[in-house]
Amino acid sequence: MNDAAERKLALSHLWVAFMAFVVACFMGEYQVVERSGLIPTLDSPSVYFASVSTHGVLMAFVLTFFFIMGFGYYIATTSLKQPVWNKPLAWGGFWLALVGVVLAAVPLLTGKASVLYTFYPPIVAHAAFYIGATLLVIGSWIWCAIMLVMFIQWKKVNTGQPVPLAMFATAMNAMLWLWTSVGVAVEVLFQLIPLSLGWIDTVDAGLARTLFAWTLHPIVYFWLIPAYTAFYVFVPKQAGGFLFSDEVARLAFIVLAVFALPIGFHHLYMDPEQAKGWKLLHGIGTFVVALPTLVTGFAVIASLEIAGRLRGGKGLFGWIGHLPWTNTMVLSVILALLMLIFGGFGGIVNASYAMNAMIHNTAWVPGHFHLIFAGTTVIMYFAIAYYFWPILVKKPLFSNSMALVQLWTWFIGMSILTTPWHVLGLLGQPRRISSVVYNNLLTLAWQPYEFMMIFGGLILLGSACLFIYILAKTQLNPAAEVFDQQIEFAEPIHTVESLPEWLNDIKLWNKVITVLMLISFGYPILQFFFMNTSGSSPWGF
Ligand code: HAS
Ligand code: CU
Repeated sequence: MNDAAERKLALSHLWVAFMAFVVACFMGEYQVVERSGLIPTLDSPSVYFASVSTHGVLMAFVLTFFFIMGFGYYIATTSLKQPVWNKPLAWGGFWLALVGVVLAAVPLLTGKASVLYTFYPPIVAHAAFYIGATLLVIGSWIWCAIMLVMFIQWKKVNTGQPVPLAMFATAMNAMLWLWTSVGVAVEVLFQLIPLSLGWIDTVDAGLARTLFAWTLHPIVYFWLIPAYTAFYVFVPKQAGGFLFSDEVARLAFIVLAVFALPIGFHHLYMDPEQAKGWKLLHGIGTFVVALPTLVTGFAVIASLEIAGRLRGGKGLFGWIGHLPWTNTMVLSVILALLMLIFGGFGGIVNASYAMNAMIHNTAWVPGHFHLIFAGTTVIMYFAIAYYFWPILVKKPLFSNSMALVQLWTWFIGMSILTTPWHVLGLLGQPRRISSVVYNNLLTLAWQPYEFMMIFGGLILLGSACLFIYILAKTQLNPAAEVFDQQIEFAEPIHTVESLPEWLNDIKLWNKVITVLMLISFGYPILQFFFMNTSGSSPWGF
């Protein structure tokens, strides 16, 4: 199949994602330095909050959205073996999203949208920020529509046949994102844009936080699903073995998507606007959504074990040494799983209602999400990039050994950055502060950890630059011979001939989500319309 147009579409998305990523890495390093107080001339809360807001938006919304879209388009075309449906529309979505990013960047960089990456009024940004974010989201909805159309069309033509696992996961993610974005979309359209334009004078912060909680948990699984897709559909083959089970993988994606949604109140445990019964309900759901990750850990390690044994590994752990550690995908998955142990452990602490009081709004929380998102998830984005780039640009990877160095340094840097962050949280350091220099005994204890974080950040910055360098060199290498390989998807040990419809379609799960969302968010949202709340005046720029 001549997929030049699809390759260009995927590459354009991936480049936007990774350029946003590297810019955000520079900001991250500035932030750890500024906060530590090491260079007093850098001390500026207004620059700090403009930077941390831009860093958060670039990482959480630009890197992820563009990566997921580019990845999805190429997964759809290669796994279904058909061109991307309606490419002009796909390009329209790309440009709309990009215009949105540029529009939002103006107030962000000029300090008029220093509201961080979370949408929590009464703190309010310039309207251009919300309008830009809206365009970005509409761009992503176009991607969702294209993924779902391709999924449905393929199923119509191939009646009764199992949808390729990679596409099943991608369609699930598209459905998940459509559901996920409803909360923040309602908040932005009916509360934040009117507020920022001065059409309304006050805002109900409790309702806004509830709507944002609708989005805040599932969005992290929207970011995560491409990483898990690579775990299941690329890793086993790259390691030289087979996927432990195709059906288990589907089940994991289903539970992940369905239970990611009705549980957002674990971000509101310490908030007053919801009663404790609702928080408990969401808390129980949070433990359910950890299960597919445990299942994924098991299935991926089992797949690696199969590969290690096929490569001659013996004994209980001998297979680990026989894995191809110099394969970028295999090394990434090992490092990703190692970071997942501690990142996930932190998540379980957060989710435990009583323990949440100990860490909520402390430095522990950015420690948790940098480890599990910037660590586990983003290292798999790197792995996918290293795998895709030679195929997308038809030139071999510039240097495999440099790529291995880049992956190791990312892992080491992220461990050095996030361990002190967790400790600082336990020492009582709040999150979202621009300075830690208060010169009392409590904050003096924070200082060594701050310096360690600067060091970790530097390693990460070097690693990020190396990553971009390798991708650019691969693409721009004039002397490279033609690289003519295709994407290879892993085979399961037992080939799947047929599947029950609930493992092969998303319709049923859409209905289940509707019911779960009505139960878990229906009354908690409705109650605000029965209450006589005066609302808060905006605080902004
Ligand atoms: Fe989280 C806050 C709970 C996963 C991202 N999380 C956040 C925020 C972000 C985020 C961005 O309940 C901050 C939001 C904000 O700004 O306010 N999180 C969880 C739980 C999980 C979890 C229970 N989070 C994620 C993932 C993210 C992410 C994934 C991004 C991609 N999180 C919370 C809670 C809060 C929170 C509360 C609110 C905190 C507060 O108070 O503000 C779970 O899904 C985690 C499950 C994972 C495990 C780990 C299993 C380990 C495995 C590895 C095995 C490997 C081995 C090694 C044995 C239970 C599978 C093998 C080695 C070889 C060599 C082969
Ligand atoms: Cu969450």
